[in-house]
Amino acid sequence: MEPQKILVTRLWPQPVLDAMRQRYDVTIDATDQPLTRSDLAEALMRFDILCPTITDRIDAEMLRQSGLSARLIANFGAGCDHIALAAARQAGIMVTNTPDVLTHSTAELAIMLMLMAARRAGEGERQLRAGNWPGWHPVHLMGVSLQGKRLGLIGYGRIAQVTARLARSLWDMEVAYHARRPVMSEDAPPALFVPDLTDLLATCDVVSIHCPGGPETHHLLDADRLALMKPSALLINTARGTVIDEVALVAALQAGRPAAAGLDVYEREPLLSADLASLENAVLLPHLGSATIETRCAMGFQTLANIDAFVAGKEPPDRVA
Ligand code: 8YV
Repeated sequence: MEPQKILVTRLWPQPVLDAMRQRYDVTIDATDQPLTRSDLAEALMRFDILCPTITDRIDAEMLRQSGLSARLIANFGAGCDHIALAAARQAGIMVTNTPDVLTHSTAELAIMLMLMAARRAGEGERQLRAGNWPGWHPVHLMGVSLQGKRLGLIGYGRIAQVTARLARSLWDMEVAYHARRPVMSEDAPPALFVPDLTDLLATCDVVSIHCPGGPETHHLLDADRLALMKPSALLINTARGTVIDEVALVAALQAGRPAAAGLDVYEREPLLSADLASLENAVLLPHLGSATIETRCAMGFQTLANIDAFVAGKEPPDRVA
C-alpha cells in the first residue's frame, strides 16, 4: 500500500513529529502560521489525512467540494467546534480528537484562573511591574477567599469533574453543576445537579464553564444571564470563547457584576478586544489550557494512535464523526 500522505498544519513537539515521520509521508507546515481557507480546502484534495488544530476552520463548504482525497481528519485537540462534523460524515471523512490527555492540565488552569481572579494576581503584578506599588498596607489589593464557597460548573464532563475534585480538596468548595442531564458516572465527584442554568448562575460564588463550543452553546451566557450572577461572583472560562457574549461580559465587568473573570479563551482568537484588555478585574491568558510539554506530547501521540488504527483498518479509539 502507498504510504499515507499526512499534513500536519502546525509544528508539534519534536518527539511526536519524529515518530510520525518514521511511519508516514508527513508534510509539516514549517512556517507554523495558521493555514488560509484556500490552503485548507486544497489540502483536503491533496492529502489522505489532515491533522488540524483549533486554528484551522474546516467548514461544510470545503467538505462539499468534489475530488476530496482526505479520508481522515485527526484533530490535535479535544474540542472539534472548528470542524463541520456533519459535513465530514456526509463526505465519508472520519474525524478523531484527543480527549482525556488534556483533562488535568485544563482543570488546573481553571483552578489557577479562579485563584488569580480571587486574589487579584494580575492587578498586583501589573501594579508592581509598573512601579506603582505603594508598599504594604492593611487594605492593599484585598481579594476574596475561595474557602467553603459554592462552585457552579456549566457542563460536567471530564475537565469539569477534575476541576470539582481539585476545588473540593483545595478549598472544600460545595460543587453544583448544570448540564443537559444529570451525570450518573460513579467516578464523578459528588455534586448537585441544577437543571435550570439561571438557578446555578444566581447562587454560585464561582461559575466555571466546561461545556463544548459550537452553535448549541453560542452566547449561552448573554447579558440577561450574566446579570443573574451574584455581584461578588467570579466567572471562569477555559472552554470556548463563543459560550460567552464577550461584549456583554465587558459591560458586566465594567458594572462590577460579576466581580471578576478569569479567561483562557475568546470569541475571536487570537484577537482580544481593547475593552476587555483594559479591565483590571479580568485575568486574561492566551489559550494555555493544554499547554504543558507533557500534555502536548500526549496529544500528539494520541493523534498518531488514531491515525495508526485508521490506517490499519481498525476503529480509531477517539472517533467523533
Ligand atoms: C487545544 C483545546 O490546545 O483541545 C482543546 O479543545 O481547547 C486546547 O487545549 C487546542 O484545541 C488544540 O487544537
